[in-house]
Amino acid sequence: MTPQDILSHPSRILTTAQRQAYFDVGFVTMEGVIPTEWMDRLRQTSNALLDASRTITASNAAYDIGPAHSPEQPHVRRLKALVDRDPFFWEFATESPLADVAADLVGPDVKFHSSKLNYKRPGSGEIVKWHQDTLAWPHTNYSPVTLGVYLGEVTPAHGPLVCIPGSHDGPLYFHTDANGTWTGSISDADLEGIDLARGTEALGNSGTLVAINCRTIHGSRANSSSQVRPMALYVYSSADAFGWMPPPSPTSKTGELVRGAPPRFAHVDPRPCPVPPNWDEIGYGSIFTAQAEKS
Ligand SMILES: O=C(O)CCC(=O)C(=O)O
Repeated sequence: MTPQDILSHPSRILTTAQRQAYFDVGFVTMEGVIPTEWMDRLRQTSNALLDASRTITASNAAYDIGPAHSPEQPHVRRLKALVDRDPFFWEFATESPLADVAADLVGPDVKFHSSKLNYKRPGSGEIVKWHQDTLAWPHTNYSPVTLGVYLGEVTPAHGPLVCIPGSHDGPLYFHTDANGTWTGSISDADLEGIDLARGTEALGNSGTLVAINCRTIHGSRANSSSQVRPMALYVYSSADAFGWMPPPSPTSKTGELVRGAPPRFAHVDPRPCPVPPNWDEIGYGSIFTAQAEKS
């Protein structure tokens, strides 16, 4: 569907200006979309899982842990495949306003793709280098949208998401080194040609929602505040978008229709996309392990 087709469907949650901003610049930041009760449950469930991480000593299917992780000081970088960690996370994906926000941005027929929760501890130096999500999990079209929900206040010091306006309409860049090995990020040489100074920080209170198109260049710097910066990330697409390589972090719900009707046609966007590694063959840790290994 074109933005015009999508906008011809009545809005469920977002204002026309918010939907239009997403199509114009490739992302939009919104406050007040997720009711407090949902946010309270999201934080409680996240905290319970952080607590449960105290007994683990190595990253596994659920947790990507940092080098300083200990029972006393859990250092979880990412909770993986969120919807398989606790039934609440799937309820949040389907029953909260999130899937309706997705419908406002991809059209009425919506499919769930994946979910995770990045923590970004202060003092950990964790950065997320500049990247475009579609490079890791390409689809037949570019409808996939990542909806990030901040679980606490995010100021410039917390290492907010930063998005490059208009980059969703620009080129896709290889996320590999000179040998063709996956790095999970845009090369320094390519970054020289991108006006990173135009990056827009997604800031806001707990519950702030940021929608990022899968082509949009984004990243985040280290957290220099004194608080953890937890952010849940849920990916949805139009139902007529199909992943053409194995997903890096599949969940038991990947591919489930969450709004509307199943597609009768696949929609194929002719703009080419670099081919990612076959994650089924080489495995995928997280963006942190991929980007760290190759820096
Ligand atoms: O956690 C962040 O700041 C960025 C998250 C992100 O872009 C990703 O995990 O792909």
